[in-house]
Order: sequence, then C-alpha cells, then structure tokens
Amino acid sequence: MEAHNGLSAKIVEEAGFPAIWASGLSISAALGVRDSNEASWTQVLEALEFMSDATRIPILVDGDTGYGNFNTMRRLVRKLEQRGIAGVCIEDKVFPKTNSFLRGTTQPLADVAEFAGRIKAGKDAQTVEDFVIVARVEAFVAGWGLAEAMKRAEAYRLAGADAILIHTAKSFPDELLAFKREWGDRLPVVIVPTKCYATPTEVFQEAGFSVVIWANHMMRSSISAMQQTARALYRDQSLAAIEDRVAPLAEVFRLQGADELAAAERRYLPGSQMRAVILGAARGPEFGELTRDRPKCMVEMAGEPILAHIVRAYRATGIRDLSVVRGHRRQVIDLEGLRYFDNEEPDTTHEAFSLSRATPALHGPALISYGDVLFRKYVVQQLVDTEADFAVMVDAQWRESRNRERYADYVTCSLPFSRSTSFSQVRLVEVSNELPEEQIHGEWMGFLKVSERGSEVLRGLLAEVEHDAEKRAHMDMGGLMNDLISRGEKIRVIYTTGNWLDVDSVDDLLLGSEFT
Ligand code: SPV
Ligand code: MG
Repeated sequence: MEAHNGLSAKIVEEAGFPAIWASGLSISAALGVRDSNEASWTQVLEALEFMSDATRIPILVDGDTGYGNFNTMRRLVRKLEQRGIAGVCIEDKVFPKTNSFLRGTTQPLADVAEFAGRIKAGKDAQTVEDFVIVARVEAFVAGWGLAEAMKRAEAYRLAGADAILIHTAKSFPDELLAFKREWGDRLPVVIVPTKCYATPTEVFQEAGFSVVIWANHMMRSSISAMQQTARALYRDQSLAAIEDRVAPLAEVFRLQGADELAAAERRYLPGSQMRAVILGAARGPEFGELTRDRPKCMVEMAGEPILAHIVRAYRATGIRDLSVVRGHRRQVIDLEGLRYFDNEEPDTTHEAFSLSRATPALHGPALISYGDVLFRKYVVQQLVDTEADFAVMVDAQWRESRNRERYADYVTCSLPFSRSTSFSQVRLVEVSNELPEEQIHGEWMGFLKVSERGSEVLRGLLAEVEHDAEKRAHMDMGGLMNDLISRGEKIRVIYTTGNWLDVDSVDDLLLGSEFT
C-alpha cells in the first residue's frame, strides 16, 4: 500500500498491510510538485526517513530511474540502507523521468545494457543482505510490446534484479497477464494495476503475481477529503458541520505517540511528575495596610506579586502542575496557568485545613510550600530528587536570623547538622516555635515533599482535619508534620544553609528582590 509521509505510512501499517510502497507520484504530489524529479532525491530521502521512523513494516521505495546512472544508484542504495529501507524499485527510463500515465509513449526508454549496469551497481553496493532491487520494465507503457518487455526483463534478471515490476498504462490487464504467462517463475513479478481497477484481484492472484501495489490511494483519498473540508469550511465559515467529519484531535495525538512521550517524561524529565501546592490563603497581618485588600502572596516585590516569583521558580525546575489555595481576598489571585482551590473560612481556620482544600491535587508525588517563601531552584531540586515518603529542608544557620523578632518553625532532628553528618539518615523529631534553644537543630524552610505513598497518607490525615473542629481551627503545617511523626511516619531532613526567604516584613520585600 502506498504511503507518502510518516503519517500515511503509520496508517497503512495500522491497517494491516505487510509492506509500504513509497510512491514517487504521491511523495511529489504531497510536496506540491510534479512527478518529474522536481523534488531532489535527498528531499525524497528525508520523506523516507520519516516514514521509516514511523513504522516497522518493510518499505519498498519508488526510486524512479535511480536518479541518474550506475553511480547515483550505488549511492542511493547505501543511503536507503542507512534509513532502514527494505528495497528500491527503479524503472528503465532516463533522468529526469515523468509519470508513466503522462505521455507514456513519448518517454524514451533506457538503453538495456546501461540500465542493467544500474541494477548491477546497486546490487554490488548493498551491504544489507536482504535489501531488494526491483527492476521495473516500461516496455508496454512506451508502446513496445511483449518481445521487448521479455528481452529487458531477462537482461535485468541476469544483472541481479530480485524481482521484475511489469507496468501497463492500459485499463485491461492483458499485457500483464501475457507477460506473466511468458515469463513464468524466473523471478517474482510485481504489478501496479492502478488503471485496471475494474479487474478482480483474484485474476492477479490466479495468474501468480507475487505482489500487487495499490500505488497512490492514500494520497488520492487525502486530496478528496481535504478538498471537501476546505470547500465546506470556506462556504459555511463554521466548524460545526466539520468537526464530526474529521479525525478527532485525540486520534492525531494517538498516531503521533503522545502517550509514549508522556511516559518518557516521567522516566527522564526531572520534576515532570511532581506537583506543587502553594498555600496562599493567609492575609499576613504584619503587612498592615499592604494586605488590607489582597493576600500576602499578592504583595508586590520587584514589580510583581510574590506568588509570581514563586511560580516562576517552580516552573524553572520543570514542575508545571501548580495549585494555589486561596483564602483572604481570594479573587485578587488571578495568575494564569494555575489550579485554584479555595478556603472559604480563612479567618477561622488554619493551614492544615487550607491544605485539605487542595486534596484533589495531592495525588502522586507533590511539594507543599507557602505563598510567601522565596527560594532558589536547587532547594526544590533537592526535594524532588529525594526518594523518601516525606522530606523537608532545614536551614542549619538558624541562629543568624534568630535575633529578628519573628515567628519561626524550629526543629529538632535525629542528628544535628555537622560536616560528618550522614545525611541520608537524618529524621525530623519535632517542629515547634517554642523549642528550648539547646534542642534546636535548625529552622524548617516551609517545604514538605511527599511521595506517591506520602500523599496518600497525607490525604487520610487531611480528611480527619476537615471533621475535627480543633484541628480545623488550630493545626498548622508544623502540627501536621508532628502528627505524621506521632503516627510512625519518618520525615527525612535535608540540611542546607540560607538561600531562602520567608517574607515577613517590608524589609524582606527588599531582600527578596535578590530571588527574582
Ligand atoms: C508511483 O507510484 O510513483 C509509480 C507507479 O511509479 S505509477 O504512478 O503507476 O507509475
Ligand atoms: Mg513513480
């Protein structure tokens, strides 16, 4: 069955055909040029490469005349082999040829011995053992009759051809059948009965032809379909009547193998599986007037809302599925490309309840963070790369910011930070803003990473929060993590120093601009 590009080749393969005819007529027509060697043979080669990449069944290429003499033929065979093409058919005419159904009888035939040289050179050049060269005899098309056809076919057989393609421009198969009777089984015989469409295929089967090529019907059916669509759309200026008559987009994506790419992204692209949930419900009373009409995450820093900086940093790490939980003045949060969840009671509920609003986004691995915490990309990268079910980043340089009068989530860990700490073993023991100084190992930076299993566990916990008045009103992220620990979950600690900022004051807004 004919094909002329990657898409048509794929469709032919899916229909069940055992092989593809890469038609010169169809490839040139699809390129918008004539079948007269107007497309260069390297341009044809490019189309073939897409067809070969898109399929697994053998492709027999219509190589026209071999694009010149024995020398171009040698190079053609090598280039086709390099692209995984199964074989090439060349016709005994001279370059540049034109299609056999156009002025067939006026086209000069090649000298028999010279054409035999082209066949021999091609066979000598092949390195793939079962690469096939089909010799196409144009004697009937040129009006020369059976004796000439036989003479030529025999010369090409002796030159090493693997099969003979006997062609006719007539609407009845007489010439083909006469040739086959005379030829017998010296070599397999291939036919292209385009004009003999009224002849039942059984006639060819019974005559013993080896291969029949339906030579241009993918290209011709696409012309009819495209003309219909273009004319109807131009006339009606409306898609309504068209939509059901064209392949759905889902079918386009399927043929392109979109699923395979999505699976590969999960395997190879860091962060592509990871989602992030950003808690942006808080007002941030410490900002006074600045947050009267907007939530803290929408306060401007370096000309943009804090949230916009956070979203950009996440996207830079490859995380594209971003959800934001809105609360205070939620209508003000309107950045594009984010999923939104709303806490309708931001003044009487706390962080764990806000997070519970985003439960639909907590499937598979996820990062949870705040709408007012700025960070460098590596912070997120480290968490993404961590295998643990739960993981947090802890700033070991907590003392440096301690003297500032501010709220901070201090942590006790299973091991303090030191150069010799075996980092893979540090676990979170407790989060609190009231830890005695000697128990503080660092400050929690506001990121919680959960694995697929971790998010499942978390969903269970959040479901409890929804139905527990005390937890709805008072449980913050620290409390949620302490709850996880009390239930036997291990929260892995990754120590780092600096490179993040909890935006808590107008001064921080200035500091924060170094994260933009
Ligand atoms: C082609 O498909 O380009 C062929 C077959 O060469 S035919 O058009 O019948 O010559
Ligand atoms: Mg052709």
